[in-house]
Amino acid sequence: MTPLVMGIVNVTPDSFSDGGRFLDTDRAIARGLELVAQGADLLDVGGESTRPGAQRVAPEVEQGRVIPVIRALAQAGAAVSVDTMNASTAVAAVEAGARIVNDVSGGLADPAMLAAIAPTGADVVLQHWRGASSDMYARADYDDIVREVADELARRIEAASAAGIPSERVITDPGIGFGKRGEQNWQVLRGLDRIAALGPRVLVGTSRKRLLVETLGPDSDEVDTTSERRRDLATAVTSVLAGQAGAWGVRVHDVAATRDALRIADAWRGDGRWTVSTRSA
Ligand code: PMM
Repeated sequence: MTPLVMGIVNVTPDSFSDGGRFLDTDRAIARGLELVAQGADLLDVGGESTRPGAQRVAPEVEQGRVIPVIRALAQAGAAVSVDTMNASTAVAAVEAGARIVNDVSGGLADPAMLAAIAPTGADVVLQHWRGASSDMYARADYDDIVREVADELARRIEAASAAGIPSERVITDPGIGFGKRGEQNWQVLRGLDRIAALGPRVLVGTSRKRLLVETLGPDSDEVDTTSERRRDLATAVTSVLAGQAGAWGVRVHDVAATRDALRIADAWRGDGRWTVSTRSA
């Protein structure tokens, strides 16, 4: 089926690629609405960068960035997720209208996270994670990466269930670029069906990431219009391939490019689409 397109709204001064362009609340809201107009099914609002080497942001600072944006976008009718590793931010975001909590640590960074989400009724993205961004590559050591990622995600699904979040409220994410180097990421993507076989819906985030830059070649690493276009085209391709491998959603910066690519893939296959509320058993 065609995956949902989750548009990224970074409200940070130092994200992977938006470089703080949308730090200002009004601009972030405008960016979110623009992504909806371009065909985003979901908006993922984050106030803390997770790029390799990034330092943590205090929850109050994070909430000051994301809550007004989430409230405005939810009021405008958008399906919103909050990209956070803090339980207090997750709860405040759901109160402000978020329907999904996207925790790149899979509930590991804040021990209060899963228990805090359980009573809210929100869905949760549990991403594969082996430790904080500041030293994530130190843990990029695997014997059989697909099996290890799947096993570690299975343990997070169990932890969610023990905290009162049933698997139909869970979305897993293999965490492309998180504690994984170059080729390891491609191995995980090649094994996506084994992650999907765990049961819950699967989200995939490759947008503008290093694995694409390394594959495209030298000039794609510079932040100029040409290279950004190349990375967005590459992202559109991985979005189609993720959908073909069973992904429920793809998390992207350039919604328009991915939406166009999915339209073409859709026409080719002629089958159905996921919906935001599709829940797996
Ligand atoms: N990647 C980033 C941030 N949040 N969330 C999920 N679920 N999956 C991802 O792959 C992911 C994420 C880092 O990218 P950004 O800083 O460019 O948004």
